[in-house]
Amino acid sequence: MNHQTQIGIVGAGPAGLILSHLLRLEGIDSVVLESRSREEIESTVRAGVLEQGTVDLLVHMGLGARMIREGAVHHGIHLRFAGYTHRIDFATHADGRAITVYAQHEVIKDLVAARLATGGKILFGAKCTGVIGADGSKPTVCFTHEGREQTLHCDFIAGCDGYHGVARPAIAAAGRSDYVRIYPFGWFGILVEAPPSSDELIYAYHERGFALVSTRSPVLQRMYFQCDPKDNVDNWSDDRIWAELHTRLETKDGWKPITGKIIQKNIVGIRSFVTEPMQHGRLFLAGDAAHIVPPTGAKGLNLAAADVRVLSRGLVEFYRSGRTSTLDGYSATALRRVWRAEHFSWWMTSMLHRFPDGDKFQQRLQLSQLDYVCSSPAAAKTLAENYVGLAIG
Ligand code: RFL
Ligand code: PHB
Repeated sequence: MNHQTQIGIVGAGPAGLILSHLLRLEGIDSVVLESRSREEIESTVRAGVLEQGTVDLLVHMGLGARMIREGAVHHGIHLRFAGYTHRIDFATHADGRAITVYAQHEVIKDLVAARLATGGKILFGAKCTGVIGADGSKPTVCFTHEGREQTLHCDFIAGCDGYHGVARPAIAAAGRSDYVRIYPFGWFGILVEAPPSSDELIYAYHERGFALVSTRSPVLQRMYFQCDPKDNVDNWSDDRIWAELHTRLETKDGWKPITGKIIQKNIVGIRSFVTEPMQHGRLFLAGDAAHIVPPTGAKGLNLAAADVRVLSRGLVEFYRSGRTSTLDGYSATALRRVWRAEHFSWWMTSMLHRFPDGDKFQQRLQLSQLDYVCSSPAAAKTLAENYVGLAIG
């Protein structure tokens, strides 16, 4: 079967769904192809931290009501090391901007529901197998759906299919440069049925490794700790997890996380990745399809949203005036923000994790950096303004 649309969007993650909404607001037609089921994308636990700019964008799109009602606005974060906790205040150091803790799969639920309610076309269980003709004026996405091979003919294709998708490989390796860093550790994530242990996120540096206390709701908490990327969740009983978190998070004044039933455990590898350029002919990459950041900076979803904001501006300009200057500049505009986030995420990761080959000298440098961030207003501002999100692009 052959389908036709203006913008073919591969992937119903934050990038693909936000793009489809932004285009609808401007009267531009799109079809979203998603390999997984609606249930699966609406239940996969991933990000939690939304920058002010992402929150503002969702509100502008008319999709902020539940996020404003149920999300938690945080005006600072805690850095914990050497047994003490230090607060980085966003009011002082980030011009009063804030972050909102609201789970990525809740954002996905809101986006899918609103898109379907306004007649949007999202094909679930539609696995894209390739992109052809990106150099010409009518590129095509090939996909399988309900057991049949099908095609989607478009004016433009947005590759929003994440790190393991098919859009990036459709750009010949000779036509792009990939920049990669793999870190020698992973993150062990848990979901816990318990009230919050802290009113704001805690990023902890400990000689046994990094730990993070985040939240999801008044009754559900999200915590992480650095682990061996090849480790297996089955090696970690609940008692062992709590013992490790207690050790890494304890303070001189006896702080302890509130424990509860652990209802989910998973391990993710940590990497940095960027491909340049983020466009080839009429194929544009956005979000994790083009770049990955370690989650320590809480930037991935926010970058995905920022990419498609720029891309939608270019597409709107094209359909209004036929001009392609914003589209032509898409990669350069997006990459400026991407590389800032790459540096910030690498910096946070380097400061807060235990490196297996790190010697005592490196540990002293990390402690000195943390001490500087917590005692110098200039250093605190650097962390805070990057964390809440810079106005780039
Ligand atoms: P996604 O979310 O991966 O969506 C891509 C979609 O494409 C589909 N797909 C295909 N569809 C059709 N055909 C194919 N061949 C396809 N191949 C793939 C997939 O099924 C999927 O639905 O990419 P997108 O939209 O670019 O969004 C990126 C974000 O999901 C990601 O950057 C964040 O989760 C990163 N992240 C965080 N970001 C933040 O901004 N704040 C955070 O607090 C934060 N915490 C995190 C995170 C990522 C984490 N992990 C899992 C590494 C915490 C963790 C632990
Ligand atoms: C989360 O709540 O999942 C989360 C919070 C902060 C991060 C990464 C993930 O830096």
